[in-house]
Amino acid sequence: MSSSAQDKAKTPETFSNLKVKTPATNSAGFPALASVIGQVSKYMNLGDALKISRKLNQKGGFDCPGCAWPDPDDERSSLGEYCENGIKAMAEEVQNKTIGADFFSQHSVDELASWTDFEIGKSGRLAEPMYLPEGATHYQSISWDEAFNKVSEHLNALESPDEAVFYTSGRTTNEAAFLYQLFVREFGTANLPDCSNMCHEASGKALSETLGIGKGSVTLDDLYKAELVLVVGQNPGTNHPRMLSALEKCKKNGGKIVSVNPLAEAGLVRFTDPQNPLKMLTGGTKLTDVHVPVLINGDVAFFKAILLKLLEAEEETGNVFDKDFINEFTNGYDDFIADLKQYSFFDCLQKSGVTQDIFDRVFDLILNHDKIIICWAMGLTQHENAVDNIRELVNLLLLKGSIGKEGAGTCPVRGHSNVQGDRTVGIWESAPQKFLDKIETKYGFKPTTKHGYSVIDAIKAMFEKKAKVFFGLGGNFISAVPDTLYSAQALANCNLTVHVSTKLNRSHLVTGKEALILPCLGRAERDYQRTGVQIQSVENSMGVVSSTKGILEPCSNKLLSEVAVVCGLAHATLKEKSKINWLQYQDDYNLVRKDIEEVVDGFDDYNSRLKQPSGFYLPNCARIRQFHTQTGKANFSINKLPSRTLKPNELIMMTIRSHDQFNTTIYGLNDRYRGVFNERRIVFMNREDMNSRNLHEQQMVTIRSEFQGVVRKAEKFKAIGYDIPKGCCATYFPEANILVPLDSFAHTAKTPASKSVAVTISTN
Ligand SMILES: Nc1nc2c(c(=O)[nH]1)N[C@H]1C(S)=C(S)[C@@H](COP(=O)(O)OP(=O)(O)OC[C@H]3O[C@@H](n4cnc5c(=O)[nH]c(N)nc54)[C@H](O)[C@@H]3O)O[C@H]1N2
Ligand SMILES: Nc1nc2c(c(=O)[nH]1)N[C@H]1C(S)=C(S)[C@@H](COP(=O)(O)OP(=O)(O)OC[C@H]3O[C@@H](n4cnc5c(=O)[nH]c(N)nc54)[C@H](O)[C@@H]3O)O[C@H]1N2
Ligand SMILES: [Mo]
Repeated sequence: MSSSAQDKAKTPETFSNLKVKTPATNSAGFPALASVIGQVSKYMNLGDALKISRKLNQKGGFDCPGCAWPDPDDERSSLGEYCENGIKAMAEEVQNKTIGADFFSQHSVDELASWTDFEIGKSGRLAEPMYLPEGATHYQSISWDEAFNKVSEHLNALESPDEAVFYTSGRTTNEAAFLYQLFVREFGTANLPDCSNMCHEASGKALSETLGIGKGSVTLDDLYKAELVLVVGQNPGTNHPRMLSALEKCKKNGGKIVSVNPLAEAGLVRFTDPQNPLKMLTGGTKLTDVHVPVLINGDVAFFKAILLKLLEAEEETGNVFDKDFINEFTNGYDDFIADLKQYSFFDCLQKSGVTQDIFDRVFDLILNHDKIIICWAMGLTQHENAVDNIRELVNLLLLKGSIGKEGAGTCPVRGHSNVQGDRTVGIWESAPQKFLDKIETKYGFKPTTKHGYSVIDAIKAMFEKKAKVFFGLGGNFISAVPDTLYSAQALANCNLTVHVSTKLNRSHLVTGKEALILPCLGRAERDYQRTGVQIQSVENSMGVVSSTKGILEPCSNKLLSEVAVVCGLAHATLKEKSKINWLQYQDDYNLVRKDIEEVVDGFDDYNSRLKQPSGFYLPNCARIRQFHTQTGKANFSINKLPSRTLKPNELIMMTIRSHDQFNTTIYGLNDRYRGVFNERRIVFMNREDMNSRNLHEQQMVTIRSEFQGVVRKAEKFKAIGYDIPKGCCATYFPEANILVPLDSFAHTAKTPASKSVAVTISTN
C-alpha cells in the first residue's frame, strides 16, 4: 500500500554525523570562498560556473535568483556582485544532472518521499513534463500539449472558477507574473495566494496603513548615508549577504549599526568582504555597535520602552521630536502619545528581556541621530502581532522625522528575488479596485471583485474540498506552508495538483488524485522564442526594475519559459472564449511589457527604460513625503504589548534558516556561522532551559506545540546548548513546520506566526 500524503509530507527522521563547534564571529572571508568552490565543483561544470560568476547581478547580466537585495547603481565589483549564497543558489539551479522519464520510472513517488530534502534537491534539473495518473505509483512522461489539455479539462470541469487555487513563488519575473494573474482573472477567480502571504505581507499591511505604500522607502544610497541603521529580526550574513557590503560602507561614512535579534548572528558582528583581498588578511570590519538580545516577540516592548524615554526627553528639552514634520505630515500624534503614557517603562523593558545597560546604549544612539533607517525581515513579520511590530517602528521614525529624507526611512528586506515585483504587477488575492478597473478597460472583461484566497485560506479551502485544483507557479508549497500534516491532507483532497518547477521538490510527491510537473527554464538559461532571445525584468527590494537575461544553454530542449507555460495554459483553457490573443505574448515579451505599461502605474516607456544599464526606479510616494493613506498623512498607530502568556513549562520557538539553504531548498547540512555541521534536525536551547529539563548536549528530544487544544508533535530532534535568551528556542524551517498551527497567524495580514510557536520539549 502506498504511504499517506501526511507520511510523504514529513521530512525523514534520519541522522548524519552531527558536529557542534563554537559559533563564528566573522562572516564571509576565506570560509565563504571555500564553501563556494566546494559547491561549484561538486554540482556544476566549470565553464558554466565561470560564465555565471562574471554575469551575476552585472549590468546587462542576469538577476541572481538568491535574494531581492539591490545592486549598486554605479560601480559594481569586477569579480561580479556575487556572494557565497548567490553562487550556491546558482549552483543549485545550474546542476549538470537532469532527470526525466528514466529517473521517474526507476523511483516511485513513495520512494522519493523517503529521501531527505537535501537528496531530493540534488537529484538534478527537471527535463521534461511528467504526469502522475490517479492510483499510479510512478510519474510518466507526457507531452506539453497533453499536459495543457489535462489542466484545461480539470479547470473547465469545476463548478466555479473559485474552486481553483493559483499559487506563485517569488522568483517569477514581471512578464510571467503579469500574464499569470491576467489568465487567472480572465478564468474568473482572484485565488492568487503567493509566498508573500507567508513572508512580508505584514510589512505591506502595516506600511500601507501608516505610510500609504506597502514597500520600503529607502534606496541603497540612503543606506550609505544613514547615521544609524537598526537591523531588526533579520540575519543578513546568511540571507542577504550583499547587504553587508552596504552596511560596511555606511560604517565607513561614520554610521552606527544596532542589531535587535535574540541571536548574535555572525554576519552582523564582523564582516570580511570576499572581494577585498586586503580585508581578507586583516580580518574585516566590525559591523554591529550594539547587539540587543531581545526575547522572541519582545520587539514591541523594547521599542515602546525607547518611545517612552524619548517622550520623557522631549518633555524635558523640547528638541527630541521633529515637530515640523509631525505637524505638517502626520496624523494621530495626540492619541498616540496619550496611549503611550499608559505604559510603564520598567514593565516594557522587563518584557523585552533587554538589560538597562544595553537599552541605554541604543537609546543614546536613537536620541542623538535623525537619519535613521530601520531594516527588518522575518523576525518581525512572522508573529501574531506582526503588523503591530512594524507599525511601532514606523511610530519611532515618524517622531524623529526619519521618513522621506536622505539617509532615513523604512527598509523591509524582501526575500525572493522578484517577490516585490510580482505584487506590483498584480499577483494579489485582494488587488485594489483601481487595478481591476484598468484590466477591465484594457482587455474588455470584468475581473471578479471578490477577494481570493491567501495561502492560509487556500489550505483550508482545499482541506474542506471547496477548492479542487492546485496550480503552483514555482515554489514548494507543502514544505513552505505551516501545519504540514493538515496541509498535506488539503493537497491530497484535490483532484489535480500541478507545479511549474525547475527542480524536484516535496510538493511533487504530496499530490492530488492526479498530478503534473511542468519543467521550466531557470534564470540563468537563454530564453529562445520566435522573435529571438528574450529578456525579462524583476524589481528588487528598493523598487528598482531591471532586466535579466539568461546566458547558458537550457539544460533540456523540452523546457518552456514560464511565460510560454502561462500562454499555453491560458490558450488551452480559455480557447475562443478569451478576449486575449495569448500566443502572441510568448513570441515577443516586449508586448507583455507594453501591456504592463498600460495597466500598472510607474512603468512608462517600460521597454526603452529597461535598456538602461541599471534599470529604473518605480515611483515611491513615501520617499517624497507624499502619504497616500486614507487621511492623506502619515499615520501614527496604537499598538498593544503582545498579550500571549506561556504555560510554565513552555518555551517560545522560532523557525529559522540555516546558512546552507534557500527556503525549502537544502544546499548542504551545515550552518557554519552558528557552528552546526552535518545535521538539521536540531533545536537550539538556552543551557539553563536544558538543565532544568535534565537534557544533555545532543540529547534526542520530542517537541510538542499545543494550540487551541490541539497538540502537534515533532520527533527526533537533537538539543544543542546555544546563546539564546532563556525561554526561547529555535529550529530550522521546514523541518519544524509540522509544529506551526495553521490558525496562528498575523492579525489582518495572515502571515503564519512561524517565529512564535509555544512548545514543550521533552525526552519522550
Ligand atoms: N541564503 C538564503 N537567502 C535567502 C533565503 C534563504 O533561505 N537562504 N530566503 C529568502 C527569503 S524568501 C526571505 S523572506 C529572507 C529571510 O531572511 P531573514 O528574515 O533574515 O531569515 P530568517 O532565518 O527567517 O531569520 C530571521 C531572523 O530573525 C530573528 N528573529 C526571530 N524571531 C525574532 C523576534 O521575535 N524578534 C527579533 N528582533 N528577531 C527575531 C532570528 O534570530 C533570525 O536571525 O531571506 C531571503 N534570502
Ligand atoms: N516555518 C517557516 N515557514 C516558512 C518560513 C519561515 O521562516 N519559517 N518562511 C516563509 C517564507 S519567507 C517564504 S518566502 C516561503 C517560501 O515558499 P516558496 O517560495 O514556495 O518555497 P521555495 O523553497 O523558495 O521554492 C523552491 C522551489 O521553487 C522552484 N523554483 C526555483 N526556481 C524557479 C524558477 O525560476 N521558476 C519556477 N517555476 N520554479 C522555480 C524549485 O522547484 C524549488 O524546489 O516559505 C515560508 N515558510
Ligand atoms: Mo520570504
